[in-house]
Amino acid sequence: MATNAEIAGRFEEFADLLEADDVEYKPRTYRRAAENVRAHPSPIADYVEAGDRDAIEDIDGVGDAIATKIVEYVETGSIDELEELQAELPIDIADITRIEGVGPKTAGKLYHELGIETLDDLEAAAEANEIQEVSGFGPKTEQNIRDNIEFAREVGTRQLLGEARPLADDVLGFLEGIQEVERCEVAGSIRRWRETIGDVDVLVGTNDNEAVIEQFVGWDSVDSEIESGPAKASVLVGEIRVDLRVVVPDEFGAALQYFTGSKDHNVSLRNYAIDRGLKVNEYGVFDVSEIDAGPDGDGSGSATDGSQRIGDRLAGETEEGMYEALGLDWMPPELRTDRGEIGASEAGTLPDLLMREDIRGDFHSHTEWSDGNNTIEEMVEAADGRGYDYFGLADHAEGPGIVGGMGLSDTEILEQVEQIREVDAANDIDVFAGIEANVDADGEIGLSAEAIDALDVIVASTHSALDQDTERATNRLVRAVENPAVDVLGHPSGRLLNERSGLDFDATTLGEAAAAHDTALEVNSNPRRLDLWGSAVQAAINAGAKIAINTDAHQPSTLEFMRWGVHTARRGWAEPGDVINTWEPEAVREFLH
Ligand code: DGT
Ligand code: CA
Ligand code: CA
Ligand code: ZN
Repeated sequence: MATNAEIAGRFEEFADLLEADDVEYKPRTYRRAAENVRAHPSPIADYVEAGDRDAIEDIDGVGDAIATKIVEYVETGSIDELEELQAELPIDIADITRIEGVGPKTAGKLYHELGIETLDDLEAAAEANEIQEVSGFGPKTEQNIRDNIEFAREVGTRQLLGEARPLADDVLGFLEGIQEVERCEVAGSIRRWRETIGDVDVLVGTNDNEAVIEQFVGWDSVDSEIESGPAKASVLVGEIRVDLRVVVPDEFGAALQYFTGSKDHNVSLRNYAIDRGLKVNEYGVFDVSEIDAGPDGDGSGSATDGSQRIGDRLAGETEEGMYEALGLDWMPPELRTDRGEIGASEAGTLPDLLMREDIRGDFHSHTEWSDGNNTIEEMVEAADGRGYDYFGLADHAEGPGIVGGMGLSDTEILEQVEQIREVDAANDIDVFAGIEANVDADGEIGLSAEAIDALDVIVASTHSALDQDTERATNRLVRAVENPAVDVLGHPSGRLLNERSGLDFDATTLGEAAAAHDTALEVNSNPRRLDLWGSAVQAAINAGAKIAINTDAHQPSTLEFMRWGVHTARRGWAEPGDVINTWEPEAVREFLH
């Protein structure tokens, strides 16, 4: 069944192709629909199945015509009008527009002028210097295309965590219901909460492989089977590949450890074991100290199976046991990236990671005052309903990178602050009056002294000039962080996963400046951003910086994004004290002051 993300993807493609075809107005309608479909909290395909047309049209931005296309897509797997457009403009538009600076209009032009349909075509044309010959293009654009083609290729095949994880949860729910399944867990990058996912790995412990695999490939949600064998099967659910591996319960912990990875973590762990006369693999931890070199050596009374199960087996049933047999504390999967976790485990200095329950508020959300979908009251009530102690509204201020008329002027900011104070007084939850200011190319934010004075929270974000080199970008962000008015640096890199790489900066330098000036660095929880990310969070925290995990919600349902932000911060070794939105309201007020 088509997921919301898939439906949204079709409308984005629609919008891109229409734009490539120089159609006006309609692309915007389709993009808005795509955005709301993507963010919709329940599966829209269910409405189609139930014949609930009203529920479909109730989605913001979805009118009669778009609702009809949604129904057509869910029921038939395609949209006629889109197919016609694709036949007319046979461009791999999603791939090509992933290159920074190449939008749909450019893609359309390159198709008409040079017949470019694919990334390969585009690369060949760039290598042959054909692009700079097209009017409106130059050597600089052509070089930019050359530089970005690899990035565009690489990201094209990975899914967002926010799309893959809900599916993984469904898979687990389904497997748990199978009688023959004794244990099951996700593994791979999804268990490590990596921000993008190649495929979803799941692991089952059972004594009846056949029964489990048969039921798995027969699951309702499976769109097609890729392969299946005695101990594994791979299927497609929508556009996401799910790999199931089946092992005996006695080896479940070893397999879980192995298939969780990362590969780098596993390589370091294996070397750590070898240094201690131990062998670690997907079947267990084995004591091989008594065994001479050679793959057929056999410890007496031990398991043997080719060269893999060799020596005395010390562990394998549980993952905790695996690490324990190596003299190590168990490590949360988010830490398994080979950035010092094995050493910290050995030394007993693993971080006491932040938990979802530690979060007491959010500092960055939007209302209909700028580009959000809801009123101040609705957003505040939703935050209150989650049990938060405090909640910050931070609508867009006008400025570079913000569509004209969408951001608030200084006068409007003062008006909004007044309204926020009223909503604050009417609700138990502490409501912070904030703004999302725009960091210009030099690191300045353009707010009046009066607005700065009236506001509780200033989130400063970059929305333009995202192609600066590392030095300029670092200086710019440091400048913003040093500004005494700025409380939080929003989505520091400005990256959009699978779409644009954003600013490259030195996270340690930025972290030092943030620490010195009491400015928090944001982990933006939107699954398309996850900005900062694990390694940058770790560097910033090591430099003494505080982190704010914000949802950047544009409607109540996306306050749920906090889940992605928390796990991303955990990938950066964040403890509760490092994250200002775990703090008591008084401590937060003091930090913001
Ligand atoms: P992905 O799917 O690209 O997002 O990343 P992973 O980490 O899920 O990678 P995947 O699906 O290829 O394999 C799942 C896990 O299996 C991986 O994290 C570690 C383990 N693994 C796979 N191949 C190897 C290998 O050649 N050596 C080692 N040590 N581990 C491996
Ligand atoms: Ca995987
Ligand atoms: Ca896999
Ligand atoms: Zn925002």
